[in-house]
Amino acid sequence: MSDHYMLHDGILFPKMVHDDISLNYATNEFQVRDDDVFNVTYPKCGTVWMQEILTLIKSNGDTEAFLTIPNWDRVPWIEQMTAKQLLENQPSPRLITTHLPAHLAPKSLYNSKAKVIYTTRNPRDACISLYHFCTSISFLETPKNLDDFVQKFLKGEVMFGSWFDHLKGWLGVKHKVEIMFQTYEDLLKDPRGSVIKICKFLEKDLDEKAIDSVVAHSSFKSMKENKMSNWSLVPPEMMDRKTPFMRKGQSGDWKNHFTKEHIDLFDATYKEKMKGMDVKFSWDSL
Ligand code: PPS
Repeated sequence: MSDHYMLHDGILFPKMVHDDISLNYATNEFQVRDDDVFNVTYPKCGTVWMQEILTLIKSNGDTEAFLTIPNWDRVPWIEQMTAKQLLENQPSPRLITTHLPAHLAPKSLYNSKAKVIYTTRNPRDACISLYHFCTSISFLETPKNLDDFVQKFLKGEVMFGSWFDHLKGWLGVKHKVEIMFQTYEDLLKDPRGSVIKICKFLEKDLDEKAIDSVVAHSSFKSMKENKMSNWSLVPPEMMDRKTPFMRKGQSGDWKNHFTKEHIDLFDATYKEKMKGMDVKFSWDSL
């Protein structure tokens, strides 16, 4: 295992931002409030995008927090070492992010009325996005090459484990929590319709002007220009500026990277891992 990671419950976590104390805190100690809203994702599936959408919905489209507070302080990751300090004294309603699998999510979530939005993405695009991210971030293992990385991704030997297990785990708790499933692709195809659906789920009644503001400010272009969401506040020694966090923001970029062998391996693994799953995605039969 690379020096960059630690194993917790059989899953790889980057050591620089997590330790057993922070992970135990998230699972066992964190007290969920009924009006908390959770932004749950497997990495590179639309996490920061949803952080911005939720921030702007919470403020009825007002951009002050969006333009002045970094995303990781506004909608903190509950599993990171900074979570306790950021979340415990925060007034309600809190917006909380997590990449944790369902079985490591806060136990108190399952006895609460908190709402969960689970955003997922074509795993082929998540894999390519994560590959580029790993080449640019110093606290993640630099991939040897794409061949090696695709295999690791499919085996779940990357941070936060397997995309498949993550999705299955959260689908498996859909009767235990108030959860809405969202895809990155639907957000791209119909941002306004998606924002309206999210508002409905959150029981937030925004007027047309507020919805326009949420949609406009959470666009790829607007987020790429906003230093509170584009990760340009990350020190250059930690993040290589050649691959920006807001990289392409598209669906289907995997087609520009995968060889025939990668496509075949991905398809075979996808079929096997998703066998018997009672869920359909636009990317199932690509
Ligand atoms: S992380 O590191 O897990 O928090 O990353 P995450 O935010 O989940 O995913 C980053 C990818 O999401 C893209 N992104 C967007 N795409 C379209 N529109 C908007 N507004 C948007 N915001 C973020 C970002 O560009 C990364 O995808 P790739 O494919 O690398 O461009």
